[in-house]
Amino acid sequence: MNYREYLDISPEVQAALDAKQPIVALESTIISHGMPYPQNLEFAKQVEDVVRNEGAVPATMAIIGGRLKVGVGPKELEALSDHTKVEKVSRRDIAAILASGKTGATTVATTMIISALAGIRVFATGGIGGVHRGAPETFDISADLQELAHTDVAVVCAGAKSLLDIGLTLEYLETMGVPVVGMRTDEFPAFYCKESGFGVDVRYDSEADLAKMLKIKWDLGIHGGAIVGNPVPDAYALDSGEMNKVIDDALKEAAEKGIKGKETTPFLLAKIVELTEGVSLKTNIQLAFNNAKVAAKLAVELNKLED
Ligand code: PSU
Ligand code: MN
Repeated sequence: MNYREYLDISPEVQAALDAKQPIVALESTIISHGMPYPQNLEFAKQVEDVVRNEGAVPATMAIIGGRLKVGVGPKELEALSDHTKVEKVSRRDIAAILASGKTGATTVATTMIISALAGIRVFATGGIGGVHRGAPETFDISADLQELAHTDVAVVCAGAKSLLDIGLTLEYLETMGVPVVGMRTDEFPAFYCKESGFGVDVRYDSEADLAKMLKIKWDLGIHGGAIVGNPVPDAYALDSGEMNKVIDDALKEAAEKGIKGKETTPFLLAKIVELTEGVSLKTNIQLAFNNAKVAAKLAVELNKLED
């Protein structure tokens, strides 16, 4: 059986593919397990409009009833917004979820895989998974990083949260040959905060220049993705001293409760929302909109180069 037999492409996305229009992939774990209801549902709808307003077509990826969905409708978004009914699906889980006919939200890794199957090269999210603090003991390294090493999709994100070990995450990406780009910044952003204390490999001040680099990489058959670190807009950036305190408290509670494996990231995100009384959620939503905007511009520029 051909892999296409497992894919359901929405009419909007199929029309865009046929007309060779720019498309931006969006993930669903950020909806199901990254934000609370009902803000997650509102976000999921609005982020698609951000992409459309920049002249690209959004393709929210998910697994519904054992089918890979490239682009989902309002009813499916509604289903994805209830985390109790939705599995978190990373690379290792995909085949089992399809075989069982279940519904799942796609992580960065899984969204990249589906994007590549559908021929989509640009993807916007909030933050990526990475090397967790304490990874030298726990071995907790997100499958997102391996995926970036192999799958040809550029991931526009606001960097990595400092609940991860940002330094080790960047070392891992270097080992795996993944370019780390700064979008209008020399510093790799730290999700809620603009500064991480770590630099990027290369800075671009326009999406057109970034598109040129990506085209060369992929033309040469240098497989794998790229991280595009796009800092949170000033108006929503949080203070890194304060956020680090919050994150330390969240990490302590996770350790006390024995939270492990795939539960770790959702637990920490929810805890941070609670500890900041929702301020972190507002920032999370706005930085993700900002990433969708840059991703759409990048998709438009890449599209021009392919003509
Ligand atoms: N970071 C966020 N929000 C998210 C995630 C990361 O700010 O929702 C999700 C993404 O889907 C990412 C996943 O791929 O968490 C990483 O999970 P893990 O650390 O278990 O690999
Ligand atoms: Mn993990």
